[in-house]
Amino acid sequence: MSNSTGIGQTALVAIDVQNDFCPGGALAVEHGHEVVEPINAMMPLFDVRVLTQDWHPVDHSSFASNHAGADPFSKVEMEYGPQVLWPSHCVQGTDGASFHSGLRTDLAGLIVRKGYRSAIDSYSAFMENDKSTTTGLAGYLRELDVRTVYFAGLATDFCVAWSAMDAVRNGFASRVILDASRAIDLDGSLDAAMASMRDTGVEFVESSEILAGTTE
Ligand code: VGL
Ligand code: ZN
Repeated sequence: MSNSTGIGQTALVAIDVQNDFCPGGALAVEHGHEVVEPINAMMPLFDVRVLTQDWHPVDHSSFASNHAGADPFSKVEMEYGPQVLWPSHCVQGTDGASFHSGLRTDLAGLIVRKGYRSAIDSYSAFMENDKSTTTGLAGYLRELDVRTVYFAGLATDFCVAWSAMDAVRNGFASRVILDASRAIDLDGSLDAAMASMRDTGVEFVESSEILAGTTE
């Protein structure tokens, strides 16, 4: 797929399509597994395909279990700012951290692992939550002359949103494929994330537009 100028390449970044974010998983997103089919269908249409994988050590600081007395989904102040404490999820090497078995991982040129430093969470595929540790993804996309980056996956209001906004900050045109993403929606987090994305300049599309070739 080329972009509207015919210049440069277009990438699909499928965010965290992992067992722990699907029904039955440790941090299950409602209907999370439904993103697999549209992502598989769209992947061949993109020049560049990237998967991300949330990949936490068992002592990760985003886990409520690593904060005495803290409940999952409560908030704490980290050195780098506010952080939601999650149920333990996507622990390195576990089945929960594996990609959904239906996902076409064979089509991906790059898998970006994130959140593997105990002290820092990483929602974004580009930048960890301390806002200074990068993952290298921007450099990879730039070197392949990518100008437009599409995002889909889990979860719309956390890792998809933070990734899409960081794409804008890195100078890419950034689009979220809404029907190929599902949200956690914690205390209004989906509405908040949609507003932040819109304010940042992220565009919203549907997979049908991509499959029909009506988005460029
Ligand atoms: C995610 C919470 C914690 C996500 C990852 O993929 O959206 N959310 N870790
Ligand atoms: Zn995580």
